[in-house]
Amino acid sequence: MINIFKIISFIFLTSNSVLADQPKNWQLGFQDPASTGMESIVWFHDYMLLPVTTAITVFVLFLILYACVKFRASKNKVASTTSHNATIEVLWTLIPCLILIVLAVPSFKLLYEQDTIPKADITIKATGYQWYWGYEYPDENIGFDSYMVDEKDLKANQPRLLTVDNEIYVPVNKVVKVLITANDVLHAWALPSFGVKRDAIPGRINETWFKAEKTGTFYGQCSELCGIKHAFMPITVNVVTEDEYATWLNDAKQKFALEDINSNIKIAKNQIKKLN
Ligand SMILES: [Cu+2]
Repeated sequence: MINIFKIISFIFLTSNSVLADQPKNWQLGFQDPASTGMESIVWFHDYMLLPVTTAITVFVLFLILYACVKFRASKNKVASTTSHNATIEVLWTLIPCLILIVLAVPSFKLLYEQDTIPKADITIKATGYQWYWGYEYPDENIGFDSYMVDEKDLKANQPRLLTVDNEIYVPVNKVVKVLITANDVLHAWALPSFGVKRDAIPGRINETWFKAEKTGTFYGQCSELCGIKHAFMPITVNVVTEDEYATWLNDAKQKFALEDINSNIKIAKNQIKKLN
C-alpha cells in the first residue's frame, strides 16, 4: 500500500526546499529546470498539456456517467433507434482538431528551439560505450572516460548509481553543444534538468545543446536499454563559474591530454618529404 504520509511529507517538504537536480524518493513531477530549454518544457507541460488532458478526462468521465444514468435499462424499456446526429458528429470532429492545432503551436516552437543550436561557446563530444561514457572537449584536445563509482567507494553526499569518477565541467550561462555518438550499441545521453535527451548511435553523430542557468551538480543516466549494465553508466555534469571552469580546464589539459593527432600527421608528412 502506498504510504500516504510519505506522499504528504513529499508535497510539503520538497516543494521549495530541495534543488531537484537528481531524482528524489517519491518524486511525482519533473526535476527543477536548470536551463532555458527545460523551463519551456515544464511550462508546456504545466500550462498546456496538463490542463487540456485534465479537462478532456473530466468531460469524458461526465459523459460516461451521464449516459449510464440517463440511458439505464430500467428507465429505457424500449431502446432508442437514434443512430445519427450531424451536428454532434461535426462537433466531435472539429473540437479535437482545434485542440490539436492549439497544442501544436507551442509544441513546434519548442521543438524548433531545441533543434536550432545557437553558436556554441563550448563543444563536448559524448561517446557511449558498454558501459560507461567517454568525453572529449575537441577544442581543448582533452578526453577522458567517466565510470560510475561503486556504492562502497561513495563519499558523503554522493548519490548512489549517479556518481562518476570523472565528471564533465561546464561554465554557467554558456551555450554548450553536445555531440553524441556510441561505439558499440545504442545508448542515450539524457540530463533531465537541462531538458536534454538524444540517442547515441554507432556511426552517427547526434547533437543537442543546453545553457545551464545555475551552478551545481546535475545528474542524468543512459536512457536507451544498452545491455546488462545499462543502469550503471550515469552522467554527472558540474556547472561552475567561469573562473572555476578555467581552473579545471588547466588541470584537465595536463591530466586528460589527448595525443596531438595533427602533430602526428605533420611528422608523417615530413618523413614522406624526406623519403622523396
Ligand atoms: Cu547505455
